[in-house]
Amino acid sequence: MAVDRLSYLLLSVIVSMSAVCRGTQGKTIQEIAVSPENLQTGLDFLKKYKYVGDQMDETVVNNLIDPSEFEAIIRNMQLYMPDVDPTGILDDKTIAAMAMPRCGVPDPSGEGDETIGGRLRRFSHSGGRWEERKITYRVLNAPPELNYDAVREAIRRAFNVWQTFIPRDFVEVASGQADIMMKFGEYHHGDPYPFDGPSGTLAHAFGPAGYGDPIEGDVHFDDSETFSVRTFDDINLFLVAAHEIGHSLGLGHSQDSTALMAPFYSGYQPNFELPYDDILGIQTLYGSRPDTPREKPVTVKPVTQAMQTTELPLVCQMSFDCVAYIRGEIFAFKEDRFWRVREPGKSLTPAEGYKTNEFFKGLPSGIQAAYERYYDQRILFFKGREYWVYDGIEPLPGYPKLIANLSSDLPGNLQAAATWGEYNKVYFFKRGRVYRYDEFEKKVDEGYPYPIDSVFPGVPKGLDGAFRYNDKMAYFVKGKYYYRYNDITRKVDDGYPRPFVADFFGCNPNLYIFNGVNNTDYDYFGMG
Ligand SMILES: [Ca+2]
Ligand SMILES: [Ca+2]
Ligand SMILES: [Zn+2]
Ligand SMILES: [Zn+2]
Repeated sequence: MAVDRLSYLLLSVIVSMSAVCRGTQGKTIQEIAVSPENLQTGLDFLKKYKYVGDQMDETVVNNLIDPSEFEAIIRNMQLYMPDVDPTGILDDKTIAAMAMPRCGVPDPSGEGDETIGGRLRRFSHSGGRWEERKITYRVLNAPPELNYDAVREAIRRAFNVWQTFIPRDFVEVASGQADIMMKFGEYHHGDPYPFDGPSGTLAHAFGPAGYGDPIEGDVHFDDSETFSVRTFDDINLFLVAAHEIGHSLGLGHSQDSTALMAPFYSGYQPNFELPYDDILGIQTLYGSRPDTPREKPVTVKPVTQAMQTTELPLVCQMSFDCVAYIRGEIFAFKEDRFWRVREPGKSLTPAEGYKTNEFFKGLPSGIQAAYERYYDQRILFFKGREYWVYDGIEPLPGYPKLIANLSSDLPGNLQAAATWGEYNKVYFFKRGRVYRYDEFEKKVDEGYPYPIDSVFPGVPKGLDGAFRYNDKMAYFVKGKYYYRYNDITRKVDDGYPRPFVADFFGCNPNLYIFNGVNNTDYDYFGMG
């Protein structure tokens, strides 16, 4: 159902976009398709893996008003293919890649243009996750080429790949209904997605969509394939199972061709280790497993000596260098790391954070301010006298530039930046002052800087972060606290400031206050 809706949406986008893009210069369908044979093969593949709806045939394609939309779909598909450049052309190399054995789950995740356009990340989520700590699985049968216990052993190892990194325990059951039912079948095998015979699709799986359908989580292997264990021959069952279990847990396909969740089969690896992209993907969904070391152990300096002995997650004790609202998530930066929160109280970032420059290549430590520019969704980062611009995680060339290039009236060492989203003004904060910058005029507005309190009554000086959230309220972060400011009443709401990490990262506020905050801190913020 969801997949059909996705296909429909994709087709609608093609049709409606083409109407407004009339007359743009670009390649013709003939140039994109290279040959009628390539177009036929390409369309079959695009339909099979749900890049386009089933209605999309040669006639529809040949009548597209703007062929560049078709080109964009091909380019997106090529991003999932190993060693294929995203040319947007159905060249022979792309056609050859389509014949590689792969997973049957469609590639576009439906997560929105966050993954399809300016890729913020390469892993993706299909929606939903398992809430219970214990997740059961059952292996219903074995293919003729392997004995049942060899299959069970390979599948156990495949579950362990994920169990190492997340706070979930996978338990095999021998009878009855399990959360994850696993079976081998060929062609029509009891669901609406028949397998395709030898080669092509190797397996598929159903994500934890949360509708209570028993098929959720289930894994099916194409019995037309020849599976193997611990050998380079045939199709390695362990690797295919580990990939499919990723889907069972809620991961979609990754555009990182080295990831386990890349859609194409990559061959037997004797000493398999879960790649970093997959670790990020699964821990974003489930958090990390506290009792097991991570593959890449990381250490963060404690914020103060006094807090070193507490047992609170480090993130619960932190203040940040910069807090910003980017692509629908709150990003909090501290030294060389950052944490993400999509929904207050539900941080999906591991306690130790992500390394900033592993996501945003080339970005230095100690970012002081950041915001998402409303008209092109580019992300601007500020530090010292310089700023950097990113399209998703991709740095734009030519940066850093001097902040003075934006306007000679803007100072360096900015403390916070925020944009009010619907129009072209950015507020920059430094100590007791606020500068309002006009993105179109490229200058600081007349009369600015003003004292913060005259523009945002009740908001303190010396901010660390500022952002406008999706509730249309402005949030100002200072040290361990934040202030919620109401644009309409023009005042800080009653009950603020509140502890930022406790509210946004879901740490227990009682523990937090007991361990981290004393009356002196409150005095400092004027709370008496
Ligand atoms: Ca097959
Ligand atoms: Ca199930
Ligand atoms: Zn897959
Ligand atoms: Zn199936």
